[in-house]
Amino acid sequence: MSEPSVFTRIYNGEIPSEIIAETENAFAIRDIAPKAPVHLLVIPKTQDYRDVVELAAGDPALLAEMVGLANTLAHEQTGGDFRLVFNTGADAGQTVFHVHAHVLGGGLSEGSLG
Ligand code: DGP
Repeated sequence: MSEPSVFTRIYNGEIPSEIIAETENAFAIRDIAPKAPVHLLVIPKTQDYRDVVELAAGDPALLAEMVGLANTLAHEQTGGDFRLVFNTGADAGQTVFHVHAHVLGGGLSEGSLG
């Protein structure tokens, strides 16, 4: 069993951070260093998957559950539009190897990645 990740420790109440929403298998917090007016993290309760590639292969239903939670929160906290980012690998900026989705929203239309 690997060491608990920072997100597991947050979910277990060992590191303070408000759990703003949860589903059966996932939960959401606010990012500690927001990059947009709304910047949430949607995280599986299990830390079995290090990135979205592993998650998609191992439990696609859980990935879909995360997308659903992101969509619900975006409708509650912004106009409903949102950017979903999975940093995948250290060279892409991933620092926590417990898969998580960044949910970014609020006035991002000028900063499109496309
Ligand atoms: P990534 O770089 O994709 O692995 O994103 C990890 C994110 O996790 C990063 O944007 C900052 C956030 N984060 C790290 N530690 C904490 C924490 O203790 N509390 C909260 N709320 N967010 C954290």
